[in-house]
Amino acid sequence: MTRSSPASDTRPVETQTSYDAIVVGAGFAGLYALYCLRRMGFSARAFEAGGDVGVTWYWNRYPGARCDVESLQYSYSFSEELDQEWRWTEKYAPQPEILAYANHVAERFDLRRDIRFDTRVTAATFDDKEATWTIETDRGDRVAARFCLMAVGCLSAANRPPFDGMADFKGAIYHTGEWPHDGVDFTGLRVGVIGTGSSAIQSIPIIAEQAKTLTVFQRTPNYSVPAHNAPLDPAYERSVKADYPAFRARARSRPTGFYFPFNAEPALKATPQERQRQYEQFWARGGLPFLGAYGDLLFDKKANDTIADFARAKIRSIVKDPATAELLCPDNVFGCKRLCVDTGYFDTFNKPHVKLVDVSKTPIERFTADGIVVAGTLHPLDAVVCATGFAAMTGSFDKIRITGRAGLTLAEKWRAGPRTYLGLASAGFPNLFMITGPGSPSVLASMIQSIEQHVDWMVDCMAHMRDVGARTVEPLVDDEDKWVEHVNEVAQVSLRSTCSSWYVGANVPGRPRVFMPYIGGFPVYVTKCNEVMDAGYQGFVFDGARASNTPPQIRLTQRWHVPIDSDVISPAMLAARRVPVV
Ligand code: N01
Repeated sequence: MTRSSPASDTRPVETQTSYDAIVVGAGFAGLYALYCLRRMGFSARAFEAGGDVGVTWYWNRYPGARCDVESLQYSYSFSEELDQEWRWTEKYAPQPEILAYANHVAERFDLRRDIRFDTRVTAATFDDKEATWTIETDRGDRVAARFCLMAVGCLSAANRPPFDGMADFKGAIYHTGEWPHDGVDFTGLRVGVIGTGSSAIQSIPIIAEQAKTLTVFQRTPNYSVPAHNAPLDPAYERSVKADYPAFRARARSRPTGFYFPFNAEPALKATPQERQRQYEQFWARGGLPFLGAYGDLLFDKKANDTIADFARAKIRSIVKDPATAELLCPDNVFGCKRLCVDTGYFDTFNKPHVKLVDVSKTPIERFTADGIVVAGTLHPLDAVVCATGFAAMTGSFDKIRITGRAGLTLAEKWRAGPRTYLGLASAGFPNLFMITGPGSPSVLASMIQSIEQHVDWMVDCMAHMRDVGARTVEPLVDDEDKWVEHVNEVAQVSLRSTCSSWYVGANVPGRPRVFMPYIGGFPVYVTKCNEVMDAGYQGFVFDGARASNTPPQIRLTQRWHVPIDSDVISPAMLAARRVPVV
């Protein structure tokens, strides 16, 4: 694979160096971590496997890749100047523009000088006696640090199912999450796409425009809502920028950390005619906010049936061939798997050169030199796109040998599912912080907001440790156990826990089935983090701290003290743990 590596690293390996903190990864999480560490006077080095900054947006260059959170919200909020100066061109930003934004941030805040590119961290080992981490890389670096900040991403470890005969295939095989940097020209080719998740649903309409034929191998159909993407409305941009901090604060008070019109009323209270009108209105607005049509859609199966019926009717109205339309209609809970957002996805199946192959009952048998075999039939292909997703949430941790106290590895500790306190840290792994780790809202909230809140919290914690002379911090096992229990309990209340999605690790054979992100609502979670900090880091234990009654200073975290939006999250919802997270 060709990498564009403008920042390619030619420096010699480091073997004798020590830092206050090592940051693993230079995506939005790693960049912001570096910025805050520096701002608070900590020395830091980041290691990044890719050739430049951006991670998700560096690797996922497949045709049609874009973010389905509004560009004015899918961006950092820490700098008013940055907010004002950056201009997004579309309602939903395309991958090249998001990558350009990451590059702009790296340059504007002079972050690159502390990042080593093309360097993968292979091991992180805690030394009990010295209370330091030793970080090793695939280039031979071996550095020490008091803290290790894992900015490894939630959807960064590609899932590549090992189909029989793949090595025999004469054509090229691509993964959407590791797309060639020079792009791919499918003109005149017979192309196969495996998978029908977000990446496939974004790329299929564009690949179909180029390819001679397109064959889509579908294991599970997905619900998808039209994006209605458009150039960014200058009047809307002006209105947001007129008071960006207030707009950000409003977003933070919402269940997903981003703002959109939300109707908290239950679906079943409305008449069928009212519901139809409401769904049509939200469909016309499009995107993930479609799930905001009613407040109980992810808690009440009967309510969910009404939106699922509506979405299936839409598919049947678009796709002309009835058999194909039926195959494309999901029969599971609407929004149980991550909702997809598309531009012309279902309509693509009306094109004569596009074919849908059901692999739900008869899986892909094997690849041959000439294509893919399903149920004894060869589908001749020149190129295959694996849009087969990621080992979500824990996959990137699994790639690094992380060894904590007494030789315990994180992989061993997490064998039956990840265990963290607030998704920030794990007992037995002192001074190791996770940015958007399992057990935090992460993928169920606007990612960049989640990242900023986590980094602000952990860097404040590090500064507090400096204030009181503490050597290490880690969660108490009891508090971690209670948090894990709470994360599971909240998940059980949501219909989201009822299907085989990557949220529960079900997309990769052999992974434990546990609902990994925290689904209790972003502002609910943030309030808990604030309370923990205000109470002197309740649930964490500090080693070596001077006895002190000084309450922790709230520095970076101040901006996260925002009230919960009671119009959307009522006290009754909170008590019943039914916070509507779309
Ligand atoms: O991956 P996925 P993705 N044989 O796991 C199928 C974010 N994202 O890369 O459903 C046949 O959703 C699998 O089938 P099944 C977003 O959070 C965001 O598309 O497991 N098929 C599924 O259809 C998203 O949810 C954006 O039965 C196999 C597909 O491959 C997440 O990333 C854009 C198979 C994988 O779908 C992941 O999305 C893109 C096999 N052996 C992604 N193995 C935006 O913001 C897997 N599949 C717009």
